Amino acid sequence: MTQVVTFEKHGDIATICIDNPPVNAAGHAMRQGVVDALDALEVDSDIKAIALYCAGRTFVAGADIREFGKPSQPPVLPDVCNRIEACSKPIVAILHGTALGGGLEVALCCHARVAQKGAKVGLPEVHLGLLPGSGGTIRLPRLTDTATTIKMVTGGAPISAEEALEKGVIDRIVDGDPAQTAVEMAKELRDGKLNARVTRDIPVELDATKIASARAKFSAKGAGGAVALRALRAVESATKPVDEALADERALFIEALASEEHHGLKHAFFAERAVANIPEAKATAREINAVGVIGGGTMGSGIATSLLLAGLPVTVIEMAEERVAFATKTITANLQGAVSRGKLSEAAFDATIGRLVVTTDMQTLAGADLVIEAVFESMEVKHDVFGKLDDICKDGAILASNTSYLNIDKIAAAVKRPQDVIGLHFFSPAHVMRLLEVVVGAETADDVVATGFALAKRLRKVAVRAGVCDGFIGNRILAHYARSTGYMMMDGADYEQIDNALVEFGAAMGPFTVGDLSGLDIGWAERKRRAPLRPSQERYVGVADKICEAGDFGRKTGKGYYVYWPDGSKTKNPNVAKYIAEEQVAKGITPRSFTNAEIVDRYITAMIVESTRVVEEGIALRPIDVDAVFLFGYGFPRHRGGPLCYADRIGAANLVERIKTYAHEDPFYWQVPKLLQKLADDNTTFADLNKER
Ligand code: T1G
Repeated sequence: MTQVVTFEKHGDIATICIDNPPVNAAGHAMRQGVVDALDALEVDSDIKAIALYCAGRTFVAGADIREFGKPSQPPVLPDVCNRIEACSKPIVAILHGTALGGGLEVALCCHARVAQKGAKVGLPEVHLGLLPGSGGTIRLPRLTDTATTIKMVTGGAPISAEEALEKGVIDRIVDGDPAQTAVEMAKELRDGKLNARVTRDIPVELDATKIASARAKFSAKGAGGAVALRALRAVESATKPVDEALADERALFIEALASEEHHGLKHAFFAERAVANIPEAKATAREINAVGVIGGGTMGSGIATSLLLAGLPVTVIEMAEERVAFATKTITANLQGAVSRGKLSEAAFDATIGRLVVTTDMQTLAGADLVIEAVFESMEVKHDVFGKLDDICKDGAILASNTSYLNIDKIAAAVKRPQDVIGLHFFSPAHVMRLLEVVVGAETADDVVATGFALAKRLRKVAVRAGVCDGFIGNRILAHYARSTGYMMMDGADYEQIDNALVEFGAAMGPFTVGDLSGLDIGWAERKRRAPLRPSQERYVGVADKICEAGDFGRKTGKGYYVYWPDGSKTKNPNVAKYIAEEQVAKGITPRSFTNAEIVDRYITAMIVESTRVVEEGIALRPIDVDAVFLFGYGFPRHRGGPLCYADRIGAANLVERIKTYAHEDPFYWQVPKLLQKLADDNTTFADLNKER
C-alpha cells in the first residue's frame, strides 16, 4: 500500500507530496498524512520553507465524497486547514489540474499559492447541495473581492489559473512538473521572493450591496435558491472574528450535510459514474474514426452535430437532394448554436463543418467504422436500411439504430452480422441532451457494447446500458407514468394545476407543456401503434386524441393543451375543457379536486412503479441506472436524485401502502411490483440494491 503522504527534505526546504489516486481526494489517510508531515517538519530546525503538491493528474479535488454520511474520522479537514495555516514555517501550495472544494480550501490556508498553467480552481460544493466547509467562505474573501467570492462560493463553477491570478486567489502561474515546481517555489518562499501571508490575518471587507443583491436573487428562487443562500450566509460571517466565523460555517455545513438537496445531488454525482460499470466493461472498444448517419432529420442532424463536436468526421446520408440541403442547413445551424453557447469557438467552426459530408450515395459508407441509423420509426424501413448497410459496410463496422422503442433483435435479424448491431438511443436535441441509452441485443458483441460506452464518453454523454423492450428504460417508464396525468385530469385535476404542481416539485416544465413542446402527434402515433397491444383492462383517456384530431399538435401548430400567442405567452386551449367534460359525462365520472401534493404523489409513484419493474426485469442493471436516465434525459430534478433515489426517501413500505390505496380505484394500473414488495418485506432500499449489483 503506497504511502498517501510523503515528504522530502532538499537542504533547508521540504516538499510534501500527496499521492491518493484517482483525484487526491482529502480522505482520512491524506488528512492524517499531512498533519504527520507537518508535525515532523515543524520541529526540524533545518527546514525554513515547505511546498505542498500532489502526484497524479490533479491537486486535491476535494473532500472524499464517499466519506459523507459516515462518522467523521479526525483529523477533519477544517482542522487540517487550521494546522497548515498555523504552521510556523511558510508553506506554498502547488496547484495543477483541478483544485476543487476542500482542495482549494487546503491551498487557501497555505501561505502562498502557485498554479501550473492550465490549472483550474473552484468551490463546487453547491453542486452537491453543500457549501465550502473547511474555511473557504472565510479565507477566500480575504484574498479576493466580494463579487468573485459570491460567484465562486454560490455558483460552484471553477475559474482558470489566469482569472485566479488576476483576482488574487493565487500568487503566480508557472509551467512545469509540480514536484520540480515545489522545490523551486519553496526556495523562493524561503528567500522572500514569494510573499508569504497568513490568510486569516488578512483584513476582510465585504461589499454589502453585492451581498444584498445576491441574497435577494437567491431568495426569489424559493427552494431552488436554498443551497446558494445557505452558502452566502457563511460568506456573510467572514467579517466576524475568524474562529467565530469558522464555527458559523461549520454549523451551516453540518446543516447542509443533512439536507435532502445534498442527498439527491450526491446520488446524482455518483449515478453519472456508476452507470459505466457494465458487464462488458473489460472488452476492448473498437476504433471509431469515421461515422455515418442515415437520415438528416431532427435526430439525424442532432446526432451528426454531436459527433462533429467530438472531432469526428461524419457522412450523413439522405434520400434526395432537397433533403441533403435541409440536413446541411440544420447541422450548420446547430453548430452556430454551439458557437453562441460557447461550446465551439469561431475558429474551430470551419474545421468542424469541414468534417461533414452530406450525400445521397450510401456507398460512401464503405469505410465507416460505425453507422447510426436515424430513419423513420418503422421496422420495414429499418430492415431495408440495415440490409443495404450489411452489403456496403466493411467487416467490423458497427451498425447502430437510434430507434426509441423498436426491438433491436428484430432489426438485427436483417443482417448477417447481428453481433455488430446495437441500439444507440439519443435524446432530442441530440447535440445537447447528455443521455445515451445503449441498447444491447441478444447477439450484440461485448466489444460493440464497450464501443458504445467509449463513444458516449467521447461525446461527453452519459451512457446507460438498456435491455430490449418496448421503450427500453426511459420511454417505457414515461409511457406508464404519463397515463397517471391523463387519469388525474379525467378525475378532475386541472391540467394546468398538474403542470404547476410538478414544476413546484422541481421539474423544468409540466407534462402537458412538455407534450405540447415535443408535439402531441408523436404520442398520438404511439397510442395508435400500441392500440392493438393495449390490454382491455387498461383505462384509456381520449382527450389527447381529440386535440390531435382537431389538428392541434402543440407549439408547432400554435395550439395543443395550450394556445401559444405571438408574445410568447400561453393560455389554456378552451376546447380541451370541452373534450374533458364530454368524456367525463360519457364515462359517468364526477370530477373532484386534487391537492398539488396528491398530484405529485400519484405521478412519482407511477414513475417508481414502472422504474421498479424495469430493474426487476433486468432491462436496467441497477436502480441507479434508472435514476441516471431520468436525471440526464428527462429533466428529473437533480436535487431529488432520480425516481428510485427519491423512492428511498418515501420508503418501500409506504409506497406499497400508497399503491394498494390507489388500486381500489384502478387495480390494473396500480399494482405493487414484486421487487418493491420484497424491499418492503425485507426493510431494505434501492440504495442497498445498488450496492449489491
Ligand atoms: N471524492 C471521492 N471520489 C471522487 C471525487 C471526490 N471528491 N471526485 C472524483 N472522484 C472519483 C470519481 O467518483 C471517479 O471514481 C474518479 O474519481 C474519477 O472521477 C470540505 C465538503 C475532479 C473534475 O465536488 O468534479 O470538498 O468512478 O470520472 O472526469 O468544503 O471528478 O473512477 O471509481 O469525475 O477527470 C468537492 C468532484 C467535494 C469534485 C475529475 N469536490 N469531482 O473529473 O474524473 S466536497 C468536488 C469532479 C468538498 C469541502 C467540501 C471530477 C474531477 P470512479 P471523474 P474526471
